[in-house]
Order: sequence, then C-alpha cells, then structure tokens
Amino acid sequence: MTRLLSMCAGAGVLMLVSAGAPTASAIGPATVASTAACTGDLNGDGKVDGADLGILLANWGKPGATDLDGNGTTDGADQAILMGAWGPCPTEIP
Ligand SMILES: [Ca+2]
Ligand SMILES: [Ca+2]
Repeated sequence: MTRLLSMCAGAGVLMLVSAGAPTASAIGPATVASTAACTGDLNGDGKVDGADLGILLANWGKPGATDLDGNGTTDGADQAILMGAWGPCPTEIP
C-alpha cells in the first residue's frame, strides 16, 4: 500500500513534468507565431513551409521581408527563426 501511495505521488510528479514538457514545446512555437503574426510566412499562405524557405534562401544576404530578425541581412539567424515557426500559422487573429 505504501508502494502504491508513493507510485501515485510519483505519478503526480511525473504527470506534471510530462505535461509541462509537451505543453511547452506545443505552446512555444504557437506563442511565438501568434505574438509575431506568423513570422516566417513570407508568401502569406497561412503556413511556414518550403515555399517560404525558398523565398528566404533566394533573398539570402539581402535586407527585406526575409530579414526576420531585422539585423539588415537575410542569414542563418533568419532561417532559424523560419524553421522555428515551421508549420501552419495560428488561425486565431487578435
Ligand atoms: Ca507560407
Ligand atoms: Ca537577419
């Protein structure tokens, strides 16, 4: 019985931990996308995918809409931002 009790306590802790990790990874990109109005969706089709990556790569080394971090040039940092936002944009519009 003591063992079962500790298992329950352990499960509670585990639940918190395991619920925290996926939630963080699930909310992370969504939060970034919603606060930044779908950063990385360069062609405005509602998702960040290979088409947007192609646009970014085509503009590599140049300023413009593909300069996602605003440092004046399109580079690896911007690609990382795009990759981080990969997938469908959030549908909720504030
Ligand atoms: Ca897109
Ligand atoms: Ca940049």
